[in-house]
Amino acid sequence: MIGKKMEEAMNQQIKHELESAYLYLSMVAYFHSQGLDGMAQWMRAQTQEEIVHAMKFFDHIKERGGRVELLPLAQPKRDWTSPLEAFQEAYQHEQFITSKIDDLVRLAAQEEDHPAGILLQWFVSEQVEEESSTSQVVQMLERIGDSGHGLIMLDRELGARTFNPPPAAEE
Ligand code: OFO
Repeated sequence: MIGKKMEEAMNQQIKHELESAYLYLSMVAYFHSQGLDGMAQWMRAQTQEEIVHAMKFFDHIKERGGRVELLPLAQPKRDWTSPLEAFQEAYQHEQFITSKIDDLVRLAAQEEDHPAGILLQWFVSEQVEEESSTSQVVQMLERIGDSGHGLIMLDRELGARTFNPPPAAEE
């Protein structure tokens, strides 16, 4: 059975993951408003991944006899001054999420909660990817600068991203 402290911390993490989804969905709307449908597609796939992350914590709490509690979500920002600013915010947000995963890893060690520790190892690796993928786009946008042609090319490239739902056994 999951301990109270871990249950509360994971419920908070469900909120953080859903707030990630909410933030990225707001970016989907922003990119569409700018005619950047490829970037919108990239962020749409990112949004769907965040929901999978939230559900991993949801199912972990449920499977260990805990009680999921859904907390209120903050309203995300609506507009950004440029695609670069939006992706910079996504990168900063991923660094914040990494710090929250690190807090959970510390709590699991303190509580000697081994099942939580195993789940969290997946998130430790995932956060390396999350930071890397957002920072790569930031770097590309920085290099492109004011080139409209570069932006169109990058938009096309990012539009190729698709969401791959996890196999049922991993959900
Ligand atoms: Fe859930 O990894 Fe991004 O936020």
